[in-house]
Amino acid sequence: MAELTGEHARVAVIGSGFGGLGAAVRLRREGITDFVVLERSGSVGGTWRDNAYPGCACDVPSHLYAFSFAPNPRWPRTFSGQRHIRAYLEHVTDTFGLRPHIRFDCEVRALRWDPGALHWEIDTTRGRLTADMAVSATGPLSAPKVPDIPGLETFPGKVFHSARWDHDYDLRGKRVAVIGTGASAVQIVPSIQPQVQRLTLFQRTPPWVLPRLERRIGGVEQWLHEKVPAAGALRRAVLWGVRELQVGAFTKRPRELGMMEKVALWHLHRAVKDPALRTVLRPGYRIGCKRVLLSNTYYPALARPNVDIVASGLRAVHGSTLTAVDGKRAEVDAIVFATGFHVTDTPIARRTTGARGTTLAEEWQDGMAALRGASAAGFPNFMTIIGPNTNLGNSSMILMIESQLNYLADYVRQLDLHHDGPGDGRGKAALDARPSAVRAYNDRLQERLRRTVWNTGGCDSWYLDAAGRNTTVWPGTTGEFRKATRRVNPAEYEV
Ligand code: N01
Repeated sequence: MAELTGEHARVAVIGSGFGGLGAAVRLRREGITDFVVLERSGSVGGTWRDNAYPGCACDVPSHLYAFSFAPNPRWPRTFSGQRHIRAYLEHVTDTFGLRPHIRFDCEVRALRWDPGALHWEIDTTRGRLTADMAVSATGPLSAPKVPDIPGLETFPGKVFHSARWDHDYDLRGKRVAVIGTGASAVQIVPSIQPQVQRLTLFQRTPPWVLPRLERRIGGVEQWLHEKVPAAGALRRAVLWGVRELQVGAFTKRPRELGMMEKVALWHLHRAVKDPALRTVLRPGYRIGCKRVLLSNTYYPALARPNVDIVASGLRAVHGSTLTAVDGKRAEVDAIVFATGFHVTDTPIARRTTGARGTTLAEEWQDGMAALRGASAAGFPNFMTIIGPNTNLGNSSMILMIESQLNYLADYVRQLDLHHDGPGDGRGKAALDARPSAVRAYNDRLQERLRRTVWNTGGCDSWYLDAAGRNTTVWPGTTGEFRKATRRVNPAEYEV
């Protein structure tokens, strides 16, 4: 594989998941052809490439979980499995001719703004390059988080994280511990329960689980989607509208949350007949505070005789014995950590050094903050896709990504990157978010978040950082975000 030897690109995009591929397509549409996509792995797909655990699927409807500019009329089910979403992203890569731009097996080790040259110096595992603009599209769910459990190094069996599933390891007949009960665990547990000899689930906090209204899309419906593009667009619009309405429940309508809780408890009662087990599985916080999970198979799997639930976190490991916080013990052959990701402490933030000589991680010591989810002050010509406060509790992240692509398009127009580049007299050489604009934007968001279920629902979640600040969730509708990111407002930037 050829090394990068000081080449210069107009734009360097980091990552080739939904965000990075979307950015690449958008740059091309803006007339920029001189861009590279730096991908740490050997294939595209981001989190949908890495998360290949048994049962991995999306809980956002298929037709809403695709780019509006690349609809897929052939989704086989109302909710798509990981394999189909990954194949879709491969298809997007080829359809839009992105492959020649992608540098595979090229992990970014450091990214530094050169204030003299007005460009980014990028050090990768395949060599160095420079770029007028850098777009960080590494995503919030890309660095697996494994808790620091005392004695884990003494465990003689197999250990892996849900996002690094070892498909060569045969779980059949094994005693397996699953740590965590988030969206990943809820899909893993019912998928492996029939194979394993014994499954011990370490549940620190029970999740709220709603029925998953999933079915195959076939027959006339499939035909209609293939032959009448408007049918797909209509379905998308309806799905989007329903989700926009749901935002009200999470942000200000406790009555609707109460109704959702009733449905979830009915779902639990229907599947679990043992009252003691039901008590263990009943959440003690408001629905929506953590991500609401959709599953018809999770509760039935937990009611099976080969499953034990330990109702507390994993505290220590000693050889093959796992000890929970409440003192319960389990002997196991394998441990699956379904313990989530480094969301508010991403590796790329530690590797990115801005105009002041400090890293993004240092600047974000008091909490992540970026103008319109994209621009941090002191990091010129730099944009994060799915940056601070752009995550959703209930809808499709692709809608948010596409809004950020509009913002990116206007950003590169302002820089005039498709012409001879910064300094040619027409575009701006560098755009840096004004600290006052970032502060004002963030203060408004935090004020809105104060009253939402994510902040007041009585739970701890990955939406909150270590200090309890909500620096991940967007508190409005996706339509509102679309409006907020339509244009780069020059008054919010220093040139
Ligand atoms: O991770 P999580 P995830 N002992 O951070 C527990 C997306 N996603 O990979 O709740 C015991 O949600 C922790 O416990 P607690 C989606 O956005 C989507 O499951 O902190 N447990 C929690 O239960 C999702 O939100 C889909 O008390 C320990 C779990 O680990 C995001 O990815 C599918 C522990 C971590 O849950 C992340 O989901 C999958 C310990 N010592 C993922 N330490 C779909 O679309 C941590 N935990 C369906």
